[in-house]
Amino acid sequence: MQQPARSLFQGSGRPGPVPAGGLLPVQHLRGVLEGAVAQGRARSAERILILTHRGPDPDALGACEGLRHLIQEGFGLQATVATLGRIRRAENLALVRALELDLEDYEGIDTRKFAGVALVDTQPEFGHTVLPEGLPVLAVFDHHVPPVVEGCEPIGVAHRDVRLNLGATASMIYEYLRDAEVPLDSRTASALFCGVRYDTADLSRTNSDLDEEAYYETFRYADRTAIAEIHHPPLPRSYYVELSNALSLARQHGPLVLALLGEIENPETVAEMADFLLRMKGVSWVVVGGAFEGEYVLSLRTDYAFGKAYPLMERVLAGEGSFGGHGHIAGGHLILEDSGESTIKEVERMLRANALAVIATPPEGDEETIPTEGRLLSE
Ligand SMILES: [Mn+2]
Repeated sequence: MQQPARSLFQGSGRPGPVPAGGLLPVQHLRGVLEGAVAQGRARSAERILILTHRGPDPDALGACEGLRHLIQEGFGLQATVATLGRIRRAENLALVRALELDLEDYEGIDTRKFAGVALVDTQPEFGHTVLPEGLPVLAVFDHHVPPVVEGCEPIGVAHRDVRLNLGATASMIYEYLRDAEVPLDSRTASALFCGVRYDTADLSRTNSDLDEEAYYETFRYADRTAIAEIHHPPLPRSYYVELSNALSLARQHGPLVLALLGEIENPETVAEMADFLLRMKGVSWVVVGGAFEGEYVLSLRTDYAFGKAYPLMERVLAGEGSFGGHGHIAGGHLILEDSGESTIKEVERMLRANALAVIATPPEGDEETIPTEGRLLSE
């Protein structure tokens, strides 16, 4: 197995990081960041830049905020959180607003001010993660399976903490704060709580003791009004327009609900509708798609009995576009040749045919065939 020379914690599958030389992870991290800041001082590059994946979710935002708190209050260093891609999902917007998170736009940052990058809820090797040129990646905190790129070694990161057994990156950051004995203020506690809450579905999708501890401990200090507002955020009128559109276009084909929506106003619609439609009794998987700004975006959900989302998305896209996913959730997108209605229709015909091909092969002994026209939800 290839490992970057300086990585200490590439602990794939291990219960947690292996501290080097008896140091706690947080002590090791402190040494790495202090060293980089000391080196950067001569050219006034003393801040740490905290980044995450494009279109950050609550776990990414919570972990960013927690890490900022650790670096500033625990280590006495300065940190900036910058995000890439507009935050559109109502819950995530409410999180940023209710907690008054200070996020800079990645496109506008002056990289000369920074000694290096700390990356949370993702790894440098993931496609949805952009890093500024010329800045070293000092630390990585994540809980996703590292991507395997043939012939490509992972880049050297002084502090790489990847724990596959954790439900949320926010739980890991909570542990660092706990070990550094940094008190949680209500903003940090609320942000971390939301991260653990949404990535583990209120602890229903994890069996990690650390997730559980992080959930309860951060909840104790969280702003209850803010987290309630984040849980039930105000929704724009366009949300109801898209909901109505999705309900009228969705078709059920046996265990599958397909909703291919044509042009959409908000790319988050596809994930929101997929979550909503999967709750229908008798439905095991859902594919929702729509065209947005030159791309066709797709969201796929499966229930626990049906299995993994990733191979299903692979079959739905059949070699076109790009996609990713873990467990019962997958997302994908295709670049559209143009935004004309006929191009969108053509893509939707192809996706529908691919999805129906998955269910057209009946399980052994079951000769029932699935009608391709499907059934409207109003029928
Ligand atoms: Mn996460």
